Amino acid sequence: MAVDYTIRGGVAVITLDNPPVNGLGHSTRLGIVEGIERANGDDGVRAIVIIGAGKAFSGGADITEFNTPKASQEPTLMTVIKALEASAKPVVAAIHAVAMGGGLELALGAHYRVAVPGAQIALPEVKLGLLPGAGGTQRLPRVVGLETALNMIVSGTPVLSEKLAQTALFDELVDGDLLQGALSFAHRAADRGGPHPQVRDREIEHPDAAGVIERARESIAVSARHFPAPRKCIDAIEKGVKDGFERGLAFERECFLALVQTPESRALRHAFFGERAASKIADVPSNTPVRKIERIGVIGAGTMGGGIAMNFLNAGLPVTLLETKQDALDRGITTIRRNYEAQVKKGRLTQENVEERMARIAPTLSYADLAQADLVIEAVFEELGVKENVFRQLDEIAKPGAILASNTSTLNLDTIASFTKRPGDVIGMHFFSPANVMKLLEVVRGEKTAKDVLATVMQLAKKIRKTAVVSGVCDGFIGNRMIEQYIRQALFMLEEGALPAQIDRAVEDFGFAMGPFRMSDLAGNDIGWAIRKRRYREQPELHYSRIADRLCEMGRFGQKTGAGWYDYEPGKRDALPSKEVDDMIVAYSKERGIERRAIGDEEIVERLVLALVNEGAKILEEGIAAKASDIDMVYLTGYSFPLWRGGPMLYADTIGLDNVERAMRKYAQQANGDAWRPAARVTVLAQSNGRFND
Ligand code: T1G
Repeated sequence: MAVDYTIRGGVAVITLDNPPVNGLGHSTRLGIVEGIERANGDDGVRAIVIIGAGKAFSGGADITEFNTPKASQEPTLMTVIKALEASAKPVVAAIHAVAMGGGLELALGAHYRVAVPGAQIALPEVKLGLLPGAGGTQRLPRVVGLETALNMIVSGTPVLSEKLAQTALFDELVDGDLLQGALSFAHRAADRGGPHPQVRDREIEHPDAAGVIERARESIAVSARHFPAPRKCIDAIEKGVKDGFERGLAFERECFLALVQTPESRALRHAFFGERAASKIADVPSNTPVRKIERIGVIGAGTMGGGIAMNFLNAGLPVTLLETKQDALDRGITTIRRNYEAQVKKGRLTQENVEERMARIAPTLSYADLAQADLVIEAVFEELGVKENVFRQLDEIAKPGAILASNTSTLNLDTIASFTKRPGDVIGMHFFSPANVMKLLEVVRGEKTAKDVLATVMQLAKKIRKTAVVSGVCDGFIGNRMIEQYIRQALFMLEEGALPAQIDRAVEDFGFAMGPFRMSDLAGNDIGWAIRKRRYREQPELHYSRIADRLCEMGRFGQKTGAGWYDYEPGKRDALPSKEVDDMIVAYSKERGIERRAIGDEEIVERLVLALVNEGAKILEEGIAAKASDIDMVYLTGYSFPLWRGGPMLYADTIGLDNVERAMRKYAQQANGDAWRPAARVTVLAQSNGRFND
């Protein structure tokens, strides 16, 4: 049973013991109800304390049960909470560390609540595309007040227990041992005698409830555009204010049952578990010993090197930053400082934070200064010869056991590892620009990368607050390999009849932050040009539209040259459709004898997204990515795929693999159809009604 029952001096102690976070799964719910019944039937018991074992009071309902029969199997959380309220003996919830979601709702069903400082108090259901489904929208406003409750429920952001100590949420903040404090409080409550207070009997008082609620609605109008849950949170709170507790509770339940079926909630829950699953590697046990990482070396102080260094400075680690020339080193340091100063202006950092972080940098022009680093990451020019030179020098000076990482985004990591006598210590850490901002880190596992090196880097990624996804070695790893097919389709559609602005707008309406042409103008069209030139040499059988090369031959590299797929006014970043480019595109189609046709937004989105899906399926088949959710995490955290759709592979699951394959076969019959051979896995899943994310 996930609940322990003991009696301490006439007080029944019900301990939630369902690691890792005392999720309120069915067995836990049953254990609580049985404990309450047992205590009320025992004359030797005068009060009840509910407390959590381990690292949480409770992290809420067991999300893994959702959309399964267990979620609604009696006793439901609503039933458990009713049992607490109905107990003749006083029930005291003793909170530490975490009381979230259903965990907080459980505590709100108790007659009294005590807590130690530092506990995270939250109703974060909205982050899972839900709303509190066990009375939270009705009880929380009754103890912390309408405005605080609205903020907590609509944002899902935790508040520390001491910040709520003056509200009716807590009857006492315990100084010292929580259980002792709770037992003492329980006795005092029993001495006072019943009836014991119930949150449901309190009133929600506010002089302008309608105004506060209206302002809450206005505040989420834009951010909640694609997410139904925030609006439902407000609706449920409003219902309780207007029509009272019972009607509010019933309406909350209706909203919960509706939201838990939405694709948006499934996507958000998928992302929640996908983020955590990404750090689990099938053949690397979670207890694999990790190497001590206290000193970092970064080679290259350019845009990437500087951004990479900042991640470690932010995490409190000293960084030796190496460049080949003093002026480049100085420029790199200046850029890091400028980035930090910008955050001071936004109020995100204090000047003191900046000085602390800058003081952790040890600039140098000498490899010898990297000799004591535990991890060295190179972010030098993306050319194999340059990487070879770096790794041969690193092999000479780095101490035994140092991890040698490459930030390469296109080169073969196994080749790089072969430049050293310690390929087991070599790994890829592919950051995304700007490296100090983008959450995604592709961790590239070489053929010889040692398991403890992999485990060490995955743990370090958490410390620098990155979402690390393991990729095998292939051209472009996971993200860039897929985006190349996405761009290939975009270029085909230009020559077939679409224009850049239409394609960008269509896929931005789908939810991408930036369409392929605005993205390319930002990154630099010459980068894609270099990759295509290499591709033409290496894979001449792969046919590409040459339209982007035509653009580059015009010198239109994007924002950095003031013109790319779009025109840009000096000093501005607004992408202005370019008649010169549109004319070039039309002329190109004519030159190639292509009769341009109108291409609808639906086809644009389908071809771009399914190009990602098809390549993702091949990446899974080849074992480059271990699971579909890893691919989804890459696209959610590195390529601005819309969060409410859960990533390209979950999106394919949502529309159905049979529909995916049917669409691919349709495009295979059209111009440029050779790109549309469905991956074997797509066909297998389509035929077996399967899903990528099972
Ligand atoms: N259900 C199931 N598993 C959970 C879980 C949950 N609620 N919360 C965490 N886990 C797993 C997680 O997947 C991971 O598993 C392990 O616990 C450690 O998590 C009716 C309907 C509590 C702050 O949204 O925010 O209640 O990878 O790595 O950093 O109204 O987990 O080890 O196998 O995150 O110490 C509402 C979600 C649910 C809280 C701890 N509750 N959890 O953070 O550990 S809906 C939430 C968190 C609900 C009611 C509604 C965090 C944490 P594994 P972790 P952590």
